[in-house]
Amino acid sequence: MKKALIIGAAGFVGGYLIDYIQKKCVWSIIATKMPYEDFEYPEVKICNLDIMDKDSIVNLLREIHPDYIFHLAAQSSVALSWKNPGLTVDVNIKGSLNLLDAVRELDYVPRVMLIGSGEEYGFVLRDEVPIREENVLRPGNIYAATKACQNMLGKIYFQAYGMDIVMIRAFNHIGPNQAPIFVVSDFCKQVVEIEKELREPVLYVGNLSARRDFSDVRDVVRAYTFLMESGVAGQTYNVGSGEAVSIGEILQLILEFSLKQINVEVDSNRIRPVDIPIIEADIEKLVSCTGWKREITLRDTIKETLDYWRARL
Ligand code: A2R
Repeated sequence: MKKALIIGAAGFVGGYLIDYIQKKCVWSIIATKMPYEDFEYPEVKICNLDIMDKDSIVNLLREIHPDYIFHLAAQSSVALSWKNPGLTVDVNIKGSLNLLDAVRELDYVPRVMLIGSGEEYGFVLRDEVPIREENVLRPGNIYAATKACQNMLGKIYFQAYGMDIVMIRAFNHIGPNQAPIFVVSDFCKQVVEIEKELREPVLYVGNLSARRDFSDVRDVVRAYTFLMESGVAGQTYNVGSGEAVSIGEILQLILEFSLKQINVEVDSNRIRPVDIPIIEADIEKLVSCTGWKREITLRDTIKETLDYWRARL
């Protein structure tokens, strides 16, 4: 039986990845969380791990001997990367380097999956959409720059040391349980606060014209497991829906499901210092390698995210 190690499992994606593996893969799972995080999962061994401490990564890998390593641990918010660039660089670059270096010291070759981001492409030209993996990277924010760097390090460790590394560029993923610093979760939470009369009936938004490629997180983790099994070492794969929609269109969908009349106002604090007009994935490489297809519509994800906040607030 293959042994999968999920690093950074206490975040948004980790639980969904565990769920999918438990249902569909015959792999045992060990997951890591930060020492201060509360995270438990039936039939999963959970260990504390801070990727800033390379020795603890080495010790954990020697103890566990995983076949597959999903590297999810990150400072994953673009907004926070503007506010705390140092932390974002430390965790996303130095932390990933610590992991790669720890794996290099092993006496066997596990497969490592580095999760990057569609944000790495940055300032995409009109004729470059949908974006293919070999497109020039022009990161437009600090988070994106750190993920582009992680991808380059992965490629270098593959070439220089023959390590088995598959790299992902994940486009926006959404769903129930996502922190409200991300746009869809933020809008859904605000709508439910208004429904429950916890605030005035005004929904605050940032730039509504930016177009992004949104997928349900459950479709995304399915793609990760497919690529873990059949992705080619040293290669990067886009994971997304292949279809960009504007934040304004997302907002309209959310408002359609709302139970109250809501006014929309632009909040200048929500406008990012640099916002890229369109990011849309070309997913041909993912599809031809794995046969992956989107299964959950944007509508369904939004409905479920609203229901999540209705149950939670
Ligand atoms: O920042 P926290 O306290 O929420 O903890 C996050 C954790 N993390 C770390 N783990 C180990 N060592 C560190 N030094 C460290 N710093 C942060 O990684 C959190 O529990 C987890 C990442 O989860 P999220 O931020 O919720 O990311 P998500 O949405 O699960 O995305 C997974 C991956 C990330 O690499 C994203 O950049 C990419 O997919 O899109």
